Amino acid sequence: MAERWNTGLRWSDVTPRAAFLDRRRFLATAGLGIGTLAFAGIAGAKIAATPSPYSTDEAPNSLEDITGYNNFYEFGFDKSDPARHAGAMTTAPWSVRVEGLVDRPGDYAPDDLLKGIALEERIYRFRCVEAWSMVIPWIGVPLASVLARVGVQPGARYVRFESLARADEMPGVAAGLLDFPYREGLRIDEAMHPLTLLATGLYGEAMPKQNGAPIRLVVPWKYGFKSAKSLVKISLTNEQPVSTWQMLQPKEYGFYANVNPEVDHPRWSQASERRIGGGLFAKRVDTLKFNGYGDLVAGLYAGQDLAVDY
Ligand SMILES: Nc1nc2c(c(=O)[nH]1)N[C@H]1C(S)=C(S)[C@@H](COP(=O)(O)O)O[C@H]1N2
Ligand SMILES: [Mo]
Repeated sequence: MAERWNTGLRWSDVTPRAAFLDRRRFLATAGLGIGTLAFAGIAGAKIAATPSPYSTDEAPNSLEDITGYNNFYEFGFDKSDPARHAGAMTTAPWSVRVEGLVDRPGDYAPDDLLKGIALEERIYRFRCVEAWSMVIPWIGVPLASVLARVGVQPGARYVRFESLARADEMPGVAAGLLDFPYREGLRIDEAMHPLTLLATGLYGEAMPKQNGAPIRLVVPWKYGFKSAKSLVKISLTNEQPVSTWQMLQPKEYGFYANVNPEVDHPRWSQASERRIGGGLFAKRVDTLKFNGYGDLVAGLYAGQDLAVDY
């Protein structure tokens, strides 16, 4: 399965090979069971996660790239703003309100939301609408497992997500850079798809704040902006939610936002992408429809014109 997602980039095309191998060696010497990855987390906590068959075999980006080049407008517009400012965000205690068309609504701590669901490591390609990409080793659980836990009612057709907006900890919120809280949405079949993750970590560690601690969405076949960070609300609705970018610029950002090299952004081409990490000689690679996950997700859009439903 991994082969057909391969864009031809090799380990040596990005920087972290030695670092990643060092980690694997550390694991081996730490005497951990085969089939389980576990690292010492930033706060000393260990996260064990099962490798997933949905992982690509492409080389993950370095931790430095993944945590140093971010979009998280609550902390500013600059790619370096989240790393600089996200440390001020309080992530414990944390509570996610689950509401709407569910059997068990309520305020859940992330641990309670995920309790008993096996954590997986999912190495996914991640394609930003701005035509750059990374490969990120997420840790998380299928959103479908969490939705099953809270009990989705038959009338629920969409899921709406909302991120934290706390002006005193988030300079971008204080400055009103966007109409916060950041909001996103998925159709229920997209939300239930096995590729859709609620991620709580990456590279074997608890989620760095700039990447959306303590819990965020990851939808690998859609442009990065669909993957809302630092979630505080998950609502099951019967009406299609309006996402933040769609509200701001509906001609540029649609509800679906599936990665699609055939449908350009009004202001730039989506046919290729720059893989972060290659420095000055970064390779441009062709963008794949559905970010290369088409075999698994194209069926969700049978009969839809994706130039209309962009
Ligand atoms: N709350 C929130 N979530 C967000 C964003 C944001 O500004 N605020 N930016 C999105 C965009 S445009 C991208 S590309 C990804 C970036 O995720 P990363 O920084 O972990 O790579 O987060 C998405 N989720
Ligand atoms: Mo993005």
